[in-house]
Amino acid sequence: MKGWMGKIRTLSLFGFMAIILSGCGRENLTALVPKGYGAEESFKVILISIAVMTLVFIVVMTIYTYVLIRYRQKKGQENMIPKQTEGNKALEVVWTVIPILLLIIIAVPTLTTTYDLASTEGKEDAINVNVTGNQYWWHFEYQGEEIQTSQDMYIPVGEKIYLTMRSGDVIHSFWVPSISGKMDVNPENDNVMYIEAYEEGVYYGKCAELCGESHSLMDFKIVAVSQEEYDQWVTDMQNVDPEATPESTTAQEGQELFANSCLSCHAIGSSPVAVGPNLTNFGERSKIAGVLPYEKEELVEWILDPESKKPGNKMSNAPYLNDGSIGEEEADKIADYLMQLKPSEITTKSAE
Ligand code: HEC
Ligand SMILES: [Cu+2]
Repeated sequence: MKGWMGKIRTLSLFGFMAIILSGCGRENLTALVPKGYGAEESFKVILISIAVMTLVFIVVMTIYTYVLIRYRQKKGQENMIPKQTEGNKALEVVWTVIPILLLIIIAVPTLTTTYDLASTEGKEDAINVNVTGNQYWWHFEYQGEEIQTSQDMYIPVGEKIYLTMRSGDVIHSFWVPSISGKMDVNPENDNVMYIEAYEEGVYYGKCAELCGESHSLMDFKIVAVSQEEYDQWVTDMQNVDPEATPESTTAQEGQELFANSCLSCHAIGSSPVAVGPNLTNFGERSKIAGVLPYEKEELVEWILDPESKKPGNKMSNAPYLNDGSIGEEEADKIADYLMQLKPSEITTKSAE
């Protein structure tokens, strides 16, 4: 009975793993279907390693099975001791040289790829983005463009984008499996990596370094668009008037509440306040705080109790959460305000 239960348990564990692993194929969160240069080069290295390992496995298993059958104890020869051999020079040379060759076959492409992906050739003329990792969200500053944004990084397809990465607190790791390799994001030094997306699309990214309670919720996105769309996005972002008056009255009231309770940590527009994510284009996000469904109800819940959604996040100690100034009604108005923050639609400086 016990063994039977054990088998069921093992099977269900495998089933569970299969479900989790199949999740890796969704939402462009996989290193096995590369859609960008860094991911493609890394994938080639993965394939070489797997090929070598498979070869070793097959050869070893074949010899092992052969020896097991050929030299097994036979009936009537229970006490027979076979001839003992020791120190065969030729054999020892063979099984030392073969692993060395195999390691060289893996090491050469791994090293050349690593150096290639760390190259900074053409960095000056490329789009440069400063990336800051924070518990538990990402900030992106477009050098020379006066654009500050968070959570979603917009890039044009087919272009090398150079990322200069640093952490605002602990060590994080920037990883967009289908586009790029992984890069540590440290508090003390800048790490540089370039990314390039081949196709338009939204590519999911994860923090790949355990960084605290909500590490697993530190998601972000790379939004790869055509060059024209990207240029338009840049113009829209640059033309945002952070103080533009929203159309609806509830959103107008929300704007005022936001200014009183939230602007100390959140910026709208290009000012580099960085306690919390920049919300200039919050109305165009597909997730709230990187992970929650983009729905008004979720947003209201987030405003009223961020701790329940992302334990240990730095908004949980916002003063308004303790002074009773923001109730459900107020949060609802703020949500109306935030969800209409769409640089492609709202009043722009140039239109005034
Ligand atoms: C003490 C600083 C602080 C205050 C005050 C604060 N926030 Fe935040 N906020 C943060 C931080 C930090 C995050 C990032 C949380 C995370 O994802 O780990 C955040 C995240 C958010 C997000 C998700 C952003 C995104 O890009 O998806 C929204 C929306 C938000 N806050 C709204 C508000 C509103 C509305 C108020 C005022 C009622 C407010 N915040 C007040 C620090 C603050
Ligand atoms: Cu992290």
